[in-house]
Amino acid sequence: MVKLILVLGDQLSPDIAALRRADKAQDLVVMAEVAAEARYVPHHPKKIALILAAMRKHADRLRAAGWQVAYSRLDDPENAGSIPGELLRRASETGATRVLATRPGEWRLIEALEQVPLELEILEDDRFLASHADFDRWAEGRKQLRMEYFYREMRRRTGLLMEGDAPAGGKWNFDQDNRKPAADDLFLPDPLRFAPDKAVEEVLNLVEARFGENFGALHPFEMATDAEQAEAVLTYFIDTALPCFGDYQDAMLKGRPFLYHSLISAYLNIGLLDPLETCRRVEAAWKAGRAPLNAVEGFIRQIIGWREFVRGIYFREGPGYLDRNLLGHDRDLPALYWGGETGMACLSQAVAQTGEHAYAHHIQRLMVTGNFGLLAGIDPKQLHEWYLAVYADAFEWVEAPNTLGMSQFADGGLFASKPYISSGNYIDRMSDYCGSCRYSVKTKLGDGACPFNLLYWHFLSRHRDRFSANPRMGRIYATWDRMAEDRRDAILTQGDAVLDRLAAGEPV
Ligand code: FAD
Ligand code: DLZ
Ligand code: SF4
Repeated sequence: MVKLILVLGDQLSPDIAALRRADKAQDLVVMAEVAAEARYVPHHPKKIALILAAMRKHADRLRAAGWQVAYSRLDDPENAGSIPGELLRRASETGATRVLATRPGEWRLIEALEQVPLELEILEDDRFLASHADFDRWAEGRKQLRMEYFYREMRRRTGLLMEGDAPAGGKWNFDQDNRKPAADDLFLPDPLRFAPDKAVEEVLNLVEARFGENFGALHPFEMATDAEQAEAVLTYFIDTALPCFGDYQDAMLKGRPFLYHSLISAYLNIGLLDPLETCRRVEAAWKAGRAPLNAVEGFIRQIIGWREFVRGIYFREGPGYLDRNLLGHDRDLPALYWGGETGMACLSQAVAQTGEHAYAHHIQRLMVTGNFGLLAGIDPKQLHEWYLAVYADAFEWVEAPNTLGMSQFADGGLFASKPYISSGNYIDRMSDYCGSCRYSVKTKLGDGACPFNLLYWHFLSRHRDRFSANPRMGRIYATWDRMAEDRRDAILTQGDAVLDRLAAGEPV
């Protein structure tokens, strides 16, 4: 009897688990472009275009490899509009009663699939190095979940950068050598661009018509949309940017959104690149003397460490994770996140680049938009929905722990020992943003004071009960306590005024 083999838009790996268990001669692969997936948050048009174009090309590949594929286009008049609806439609067309799926990356869709009145088997998504059981075994009984220790396990398990039982170069982590601020006369590689072919053009027209009003620019669309192109992006990164990746990982430069980053997260997350293979290629570049160890270790840590670790957290914590709000933050997301006016050059740069490219690098997400959201007390769920919508690489399994856990401390520090907050100083040190800002980063109080400077102390003061006993924050509170009382009062009053302006919808 025919089985339906569900392949979702972020499951475009040729040997995804459900396909490995299917029978080419008899089973039917179901792929569906559906309104429900395009609309559950207002995705950036580039993200929708990437997924639909890559889905169409993947379906062609599967057919060429001998699979029967029932592919529904978004504008197909019979389209049921949701993944469960499309499964039911294909079941009634074929008489199939069984569905084989690979576990989706969002609880929302797992729960929806479980409601479908068909016999459903969900297989583990084994494109990841650590299964849910592996992660739970590692996490069980630990007082604190720290990525660094999980990462060492992954190094041992994969053998990446290992010399016998010891880490290559004698250290697990070379971050001490990383994180230099960028100089603006650096040579920076331009990203690799792909002109849209006919299939991509067709998708762009559809996305323009249906989602042209969403935040973000659809054109120019120059992303990779198949595995060969994604592979070319990785090769280009290794050849041109990897050697400097570690040094400038945290740097930010006006008008240079990509610096030495790899730009592969969206391709990894939808299945156009394989994470372990990617790491092996990067390791090979080090072995061939083409990139230094600090860069290569830093890069591999992001993939076998952070990427696997946050996925473990998402599935371990369950669907309720999205509602965590331990700091009780409840302010609405200000319009500036959607491109509204702001005089803050750092936020304006990060949001504008996000609109243009559906991309911002880690430090822009963490220390600019994330840091501001946290200091200003924005509702973490609204921030979560924003991050999920605006980045091409955003799927809940990776986005939610990064936003709610790492960036917003909404889970109470499940895996971060203290909140990622900073005043304007950090942004000034790591970027060239402050020079062209309406505010002065050196001004802590009074006219033109950088809002990060005011809100930094505002945050610490309003959460004193929670954080003053944190051993990593004691010195900060000691500095606050040494300030004259009238200065402290003035900082809090001016911080309140910034928050009031945000709440009133006035530009900050
Ligand atoms: P590089 O800087 O070149 O890093 C290499 C790879 O490492 C990335 O492609 C990515 O696969 C992996 N990686 C790096 N950091 C992380 C991390 N913290 N968690 C998981 N993987 C990581 N990443 C996503 O893939 N999707 C998201 O939705 C997402 N949301 C985020 C939200 C917030 C608030 C923050 C602070 C970070 C988020 N990240 C997310 C992590 C990180 O910012 C992106 O993976 C990275 O910026 C992607 O750009 P890149 O491919 O050039 O990465
Ligand atoms: C994000 C997305 C979008 C925009 N559209 C589709 C789609 O039309 N069909 C599909 O199968 N998947 C799409 N996706 C990806 C899914 O939302 C993703 O598989 C789930 O969020 C689970 O990670
Ligand atoms: Fe951002 Fe403050 Fe610097 Fe302006 S002065 S760019 S607001 S950190």
